[in-house]
Amino acid sequence: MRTVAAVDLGASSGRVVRGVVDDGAVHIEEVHRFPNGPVHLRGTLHWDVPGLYREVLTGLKLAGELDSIGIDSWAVDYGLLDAGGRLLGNPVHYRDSRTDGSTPRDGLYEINGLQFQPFNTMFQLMAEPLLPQASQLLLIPDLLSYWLTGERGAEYTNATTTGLIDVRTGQWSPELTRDLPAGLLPDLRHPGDSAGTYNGVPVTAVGSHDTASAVVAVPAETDRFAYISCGTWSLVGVELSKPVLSPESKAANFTNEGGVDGTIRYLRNVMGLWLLQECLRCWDAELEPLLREARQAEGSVFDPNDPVFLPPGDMPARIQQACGRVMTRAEVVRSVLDSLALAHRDAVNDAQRLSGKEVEVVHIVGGGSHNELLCQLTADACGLPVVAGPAEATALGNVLVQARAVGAAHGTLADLRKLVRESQPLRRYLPRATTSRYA
Ligand code: ADP
Ligand code: LRH
Repeated sequence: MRTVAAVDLGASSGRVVRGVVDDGAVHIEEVHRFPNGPVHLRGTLHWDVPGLYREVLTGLKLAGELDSIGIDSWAVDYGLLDAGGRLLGNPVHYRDSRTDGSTPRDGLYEINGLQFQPFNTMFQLMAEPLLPQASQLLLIPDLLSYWLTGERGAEYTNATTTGLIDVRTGQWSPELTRDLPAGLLPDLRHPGDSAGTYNGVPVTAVGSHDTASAVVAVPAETDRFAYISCGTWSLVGVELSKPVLSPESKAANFTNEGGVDGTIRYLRNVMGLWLLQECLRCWDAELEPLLREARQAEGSVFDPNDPVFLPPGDMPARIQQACGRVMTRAEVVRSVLDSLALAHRDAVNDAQRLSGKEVEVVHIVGGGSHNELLCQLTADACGLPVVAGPAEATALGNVLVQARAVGAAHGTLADLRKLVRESQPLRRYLPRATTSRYA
């Protein structure tokens, strides 16, 4: 038996989870949770990264005796270090407007396989005023890991979200990194590798991109599954052994991100529950009563992936504008859920069509798996059974990759997923007869 700590920093909250694993079971317990989100500092959107680090230290203290620590977070964002290893400026949030106006570049997809997102690290670096002073770039989980251990590296799954990795070689692309200062990008490390020690406890590289860890803990029984990692974003796709780099895939804005054990996470970013998070913030309201009201409310359908929804702001107004009518709060919430369900369906169908992989079940993991209405609407829209849970898939995937590295779990992703299936409560939603909305 081994006890490990998973530090999981989502865009809306962070947590430190203690995981206890032996050959037959995984048990997790949340020891510390704290809010996360954008902070406006005189015109620039930041993360409070030093504050997050303080919460991580608090959580690790509460976690007790440990055999290993692993860190994951949202993707693409980074801190820059000067030659003495000091942080240059507080990291900027990917929703900041500095990348407005980024456009897809010819020839990129064929190398990095990444969907165009204006906030991918490579576009942030083009708008980075601190670059000339920087001696090294560390992605957020690697930055926290460095502060804990003094050791630097670039964990591979998260590195693939920078746009600077060649998806065909799995290495930093000489072509795409040509204009960056020499030595800016650290050597790659892979899930399971050692990342140093903290107070004598090994720190282990995990799938440090939160979505990579979430996919590890999808409790699939066969390989014929699609997943929706549903939190601030809905990451919707399938697991593949090779990237899909066709022109059709590029046009459909599907990404080939690196997964644990050499897999490819072939997926599309759907705007996700960010839409609701921002509505609740504007209304200063609680989610659960609104979700109850939304069951009976009449929704309208809009395109949740319209870039107008990316920055923080008056989300209810933007949604009503997109729907072309004035709505009650419950109608706004229902419109978000109906529209996300349809966007989930489109992504599941496109993933199958573009990759040739057929699926028989859709797994919803992450905080959104608690949202019963969204799970049911997604099953209805997809015409497929939905298995919901675990809500803490990311922390579980983080725990399991560490457990395997320290010898408490064994085998392939399928073996790790069996542990999740056998130890976590899951809920099944069957598709109901479709309504005209889903025609
Ligand atoms: P992230 O990792 O991006 O911060 P999470 O996976 O933690 O996101 O999911 C957060 C979202 O999950 C919330 O914004 C909320 O919409 C949803 N959620 C969490 N708990 C519940 C609940 N009990 N009922 C319905 N939705 C929930
Ligand atoms: C989800 C996530 C997603 C990225 C986005 C920036 O938290 O890591 O996979 O595209 O944040």
